[in-house]
Amino acid sequence: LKRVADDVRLVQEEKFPWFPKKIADLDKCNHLITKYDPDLDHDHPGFSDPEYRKLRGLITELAFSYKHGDPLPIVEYTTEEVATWREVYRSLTSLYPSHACRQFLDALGQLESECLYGEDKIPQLRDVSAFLKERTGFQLRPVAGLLSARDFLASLAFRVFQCTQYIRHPSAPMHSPEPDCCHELLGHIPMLADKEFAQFSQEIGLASLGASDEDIEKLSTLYWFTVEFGLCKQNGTVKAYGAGLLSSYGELLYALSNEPQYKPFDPAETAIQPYQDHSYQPVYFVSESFEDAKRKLRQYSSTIQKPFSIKYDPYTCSMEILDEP
Ligand code: NLE
Ligand code: FE2
Repeated sequence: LKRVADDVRLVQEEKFPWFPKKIADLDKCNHLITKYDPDLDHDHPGFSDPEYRKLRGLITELAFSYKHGDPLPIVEYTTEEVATWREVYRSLTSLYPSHACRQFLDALGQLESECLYGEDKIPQLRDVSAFLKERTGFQLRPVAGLLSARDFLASLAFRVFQCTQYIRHPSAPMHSPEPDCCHELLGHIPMLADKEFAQFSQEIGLASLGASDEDIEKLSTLYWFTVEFGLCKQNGTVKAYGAGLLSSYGELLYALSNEPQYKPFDPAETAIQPYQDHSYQPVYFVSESFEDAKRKLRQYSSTIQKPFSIKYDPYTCSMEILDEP
């Protein structure tokens, strides 16, 4: 028989799930999801390519041993890897002027003029992280693969973006179901250089801290249909701002064709839209503007029940917990 006192303590201890309070706590947010792993998944294009798996394994090791504060690892990519990057870079940059949103094009222009981006070399996370830090305070940390939604979202609250460093298999350059450096560098980085978007991303992260599993599921769905697959209106036309679109030639074309269904971005509805991640999305959500998306997200976040509120202190890179029970 359990004693009443124990039960009371248990309830208090489990009022909300653990979350990182300071930026170095992100070292504990490393729960990977083993999905699309070339060592385990027979359908992965790299499964029967031992050379690919070997190179990728080395990069995975770098991420596993990384601790907050370490310099970001430098990867020496092979000629074949650079050739994959070149192919992805060339095909996507031909679509961006007509398909990508203004904020993305501005940042990509800056990255190119600072010689951080170009088709001949795969940018290093270390240089790109410094670029972002100057613009929006976002910084990168290497990750070995897909993280749990809770861990991934938590890092956004600290303006830390978890980046894979390996590259997709050369046999499938136009779409990858899993993140890789093409996805991070071409999809996410330019958007994270935009102030408004950076704030939007951080706010999803803040909303996730200490949230229930059910709310994490909703927030990661929101993240999916905005940060990964979002569309927005600009000068009367629809443009892409989602990273999963901006890093996939195939899906970027598809998303802005007249095939998929569009719905207006409405957090309460978007958060419960079922989705899959192995192929193109059947439905995309269109925001009026980032300003509008942020306002709606804030309104939605305020409906998430939590026994405390939280404020990020950028001077100490830590969370201030207010009205804890
Ligand atoms: N489908 C994207 C691409 O091909 O780059 C990656 C999406 C990762 C969530
Ligand atoms: Fe992503």
